Amino acid sequence: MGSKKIVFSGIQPTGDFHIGNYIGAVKRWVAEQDLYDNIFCVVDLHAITIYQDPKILRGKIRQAAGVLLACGIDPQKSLLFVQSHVPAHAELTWILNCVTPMGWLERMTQYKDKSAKQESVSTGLLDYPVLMAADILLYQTHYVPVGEDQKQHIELTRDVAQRFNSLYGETFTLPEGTIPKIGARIMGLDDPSVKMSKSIASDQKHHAVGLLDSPDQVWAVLKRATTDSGKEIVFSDETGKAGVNNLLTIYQALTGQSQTEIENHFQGKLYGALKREVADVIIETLKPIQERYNALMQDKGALDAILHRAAEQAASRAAPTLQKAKEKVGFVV
Ligand code: ATP
Ligand code: LTN
Repeated sequence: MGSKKIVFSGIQPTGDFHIGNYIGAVKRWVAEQDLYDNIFCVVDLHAITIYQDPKILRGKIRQAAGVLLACGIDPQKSLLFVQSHVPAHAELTWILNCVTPMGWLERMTQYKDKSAKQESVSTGLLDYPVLMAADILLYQTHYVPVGEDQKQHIELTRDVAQRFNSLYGETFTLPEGTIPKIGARIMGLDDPSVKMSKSIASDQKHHAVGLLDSPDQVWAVLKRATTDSGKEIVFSDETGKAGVNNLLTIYQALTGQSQTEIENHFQGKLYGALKREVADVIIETLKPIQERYNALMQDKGALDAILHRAAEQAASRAAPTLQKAKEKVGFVV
């Protein structure tokens, strides 16, 4: 473990994980598990920056952890824990808040998008990226595998770390975000002009495919996926072809085939066939994940034990950095 680079990433238990989360983030967490010293977190403190029904949230936190294990996160190789179980995350956030100018946070595009949709915006929503910086910096993280939408937050994390280091002396490693080459931004199946997202999926039935969706549900969404009035099945960055491009990108990310192979395969076929084949590839991918998930959820006690053991280890790994940050700012420790 000692010489491996440290990876940290997180996912919010705000709804049902979708294939965008899988392709943009989780699939790589699993695939690269042997290469790094991995720490993965179900970020429940982030989730409540927008109101969540407490009765539902508790279930979603366990579901999130269960799905990550079912996707292949191996507790022998990676720490998987719940953010609120490790108080150091909230403690370091406070210290970092005090070196983060408000203007940096007001400029974040995710804040602007999400706050525009809220009647009343919490301080937590504005502060969201500082909590994310604390998550990452507590573990002296080298790499942060995320989808493209998180790039700006990782840049902010580096800025906050740099500012702290220059005010108080070297304390935090500057992390790098790693974005996948294929599928960094999977778009909504109903509307390929917006990013596929859990929050939209909870309101719009045909927006996303969830990792726990049945084959019939997958097909019901794919069947209605937005395409265009043409008939060419090709990768394209033209706005008018965004729907077809998105379907091909999902196919490419899940099959690992090249763009040329895929375009040759679909040459002369109709959009109906494209949708059917993308649905089939998704169904095949989800089948083993769902089988493992159903087995894991039979024993919630065992799942909670994995999470609590990992939280203890995470807490002891976070402690030296938190201690150092407290010393640096002048606290009596
Ligand atoms: P919410 O709608 O609640 O903000 P979300 O669907 O955006 O949720 P997050 O929990 O914020 O999901 O993201 C978890 C991980 O999945 C992050 O690394 C994020 O970059 C990635 N991700 C989210 N949506 C997509 C997408 N459409 N395409 C690729 N990666 C994505
Ligand atoms: N903001 C992230 C979730 C997240 C995260 C992190 C990702 C919280 N803390 C630390 C990477 C590293 C999102 O996906 N919306």
